[in-house]
Amino acid sequence: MEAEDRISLTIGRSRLEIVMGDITRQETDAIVNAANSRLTPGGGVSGAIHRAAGAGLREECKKLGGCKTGEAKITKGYNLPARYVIHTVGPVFSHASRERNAELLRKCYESSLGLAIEHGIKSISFPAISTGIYGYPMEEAADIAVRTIADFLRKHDEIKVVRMVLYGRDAFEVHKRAMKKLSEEIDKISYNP
Ligand code: AR6
Repeated sequence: MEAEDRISLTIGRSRLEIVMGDITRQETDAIVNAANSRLTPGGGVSGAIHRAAGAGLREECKKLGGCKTGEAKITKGYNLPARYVIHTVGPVFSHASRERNAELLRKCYESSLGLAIEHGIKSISFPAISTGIYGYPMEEAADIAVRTIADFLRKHDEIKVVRMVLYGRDAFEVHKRAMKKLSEEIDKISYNP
């Protein structure tokens, strides 16, 4: 991957990265799924994760009794390179309840990271939750995502790498801008190959 397609920011003893790519290919301990509340495969990133993981993932998901918006559940990764999948349900965006949406989106990142710590996970990849089928404007979601992850890493150093995996150039550029804004508030930003 070219240097400009990966940016990382050091936060305490951990690293927040943004990369352009496909989350199903990530070799972090866990990947996060932007799921629906029934935890059925669906489309988007969830469909891609279920296809790559195989039928075992769907079977395990059926036994979990669904998941509420903002909460998270964990399964094995089956045929994925990642050992675990953390399923979280993002808010469906609506202009009428902007504050509530933002709060729920923050909760998705926090619940997923909290569950990761409980399971000894040291590295985790996130997609841009809610920014596809659920319609969350990418710029707003990107600011919330990188800030929430950075705030979490300031308080917890158990997780060493949190990677946001952006699907395509446009999503990557939006997150790059969000990272630059964040880095103006935090110590140092580095561009790593
Ligand atoms: N790797 C990384 N990011 C991806 C990938 C991939 N392989 N594929 C898509 N994206 P979405 P949501 C990006 O719609 O908005 C499902 O049907 C995509 O471009 O997957 O939270 C569930 O079952 C977008 O930026 O999730 C739910 O019903 C981001 O991932 C519903 O969609 C999230 O898009 C959840 O909607």
